[in-house]
Formats: sequence, C-alpha cells, structure tokens
Amino acid sequence: MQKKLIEVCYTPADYAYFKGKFEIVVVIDVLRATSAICSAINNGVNSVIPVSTIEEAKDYQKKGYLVGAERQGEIVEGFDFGNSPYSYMKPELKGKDIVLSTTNGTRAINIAKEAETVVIGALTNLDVLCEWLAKQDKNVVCLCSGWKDNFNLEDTICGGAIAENLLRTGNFASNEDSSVAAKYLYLTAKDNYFGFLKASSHRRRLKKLNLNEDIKFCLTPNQMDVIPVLRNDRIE
Ligand code: 3SL
Repeated sequence: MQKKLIEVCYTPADYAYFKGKFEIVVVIDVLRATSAICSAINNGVNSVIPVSTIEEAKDYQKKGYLVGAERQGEIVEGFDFGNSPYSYMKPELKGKDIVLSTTNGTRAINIAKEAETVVIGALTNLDVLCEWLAKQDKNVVCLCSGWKDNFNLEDTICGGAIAENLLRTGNFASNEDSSVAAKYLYLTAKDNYFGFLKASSHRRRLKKLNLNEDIKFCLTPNQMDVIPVLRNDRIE
C-alpha cells in the first residue's frame, strides 16, 4: 500500500504551497478558536458558522443569529460572546446555530474551505481525531492558524502531535522539514504543554487579559470525542 502524506503548514500565508495537494485539511488554532469550536460541538451546538470578517458577523447578527466575535483576544463590542471555550459550554446553546469570527482561526478555516474535507483540530480532541484520520486513507495537511500569518508554537505542536501519531501507524510519510520540525517540537513539549508554552507569544497575550483558565483548558489534551467537520460553510 502506498503511504499517504501527513504535513504541517505553519501559517495561512504558507498554505498556497500545500493547497490542492491534500484531501483533508485539519485547521488548528489551539489558543483558542478550534478549542472553542470543539467545546461548542461537544456541548450539542447544532453548528458553528465560521466567518472571517466582523462585517459578515454583523450581517448574521441582524438576521437573529447568536454571534461570537474576538479580535486581539478580546470580545468585540456588541457581540454575544468572544472566543472562550467556556462560553460555548452553556446548556442554552444546545441545538443552536452559532456564528463565530476570530482573528486567525476562522480566517484559516475559510482559507481551507475548497479542500475535499476540512476538519477542526485541537489538543482537546487530539486522540480521537488522530484515530479518525488514520482510518480515512487520505493525504492530510495540518493548517496552523498562527498569529496574523506568523508562526506560533501551540498550533505547530498540535500539528506535530498529529503528524507523530499518523507516522507511527506506518501508513503515512512526511516529506517537508516543517512537519519534521513540528514533530520534534511536539516530542519536546508533550509532557508539559503548559510549562513549554510559558514563553509563547499568544500565551503571554492571553495571560495579560486574565485568560489563564482558558489557556489551561485549551492545553489539556483529550477532553472530548468530537470530530467537527465543515459542511457547506457550517461546522457540525
Ligand atoms: O486568533 C484567533 O482566532 C483566536 O483564537 C485568538 S484568541 O485566543 O481568541 O485571542
């Protein structure tokens, strides 16, 4: 059997190099968009509609949707909530369709949307996602959301974790050094994500906003068995 590819793309700016070569794109924004989306789906939210701009978010709001919007880590004024995974765990959200716009995560999801399958990855759903990916027999690229088209540690480590898991099955190969480096970062960080990421730029940014509980939650792996998939512009 020919091996499938598993690669890690560090930023949306680098995605042009990978685009069109992989059937499955795993979009990762550990702090915090994809962790929040996993929490929403785990809580029984019907769908999350990811939009890139505040204008699109406002249009949905006018139509009566519940809308979350975050920029620079903070809730955008006038919206129902921001990007905290805890906001999406409320029982009253079960069965609802929610719109979400974030600085990097929802933008990355929309950049990937022409792929055959777009799936949402985080540390919180790591193992179940890797098991699912291993069964698909498809080429996989992890698209890290990064920060404004810059590399970030937490998304790269999560991409490296997915790469390491799939490579271990013996059915996948990585050709790119970005994937090899992501794997090594994961192997270095895996026993203490919280400590390893102390120096990361976004962890420092969120800490300044008193979002330490969110950080701890997002860096705690395997809390839920969900595989959120983008279908017709909605994540279900
Ligand atoms: O960049 C994003 O999409 C967000 O996840 C950033 S934050 O964690 O909400 O600040």
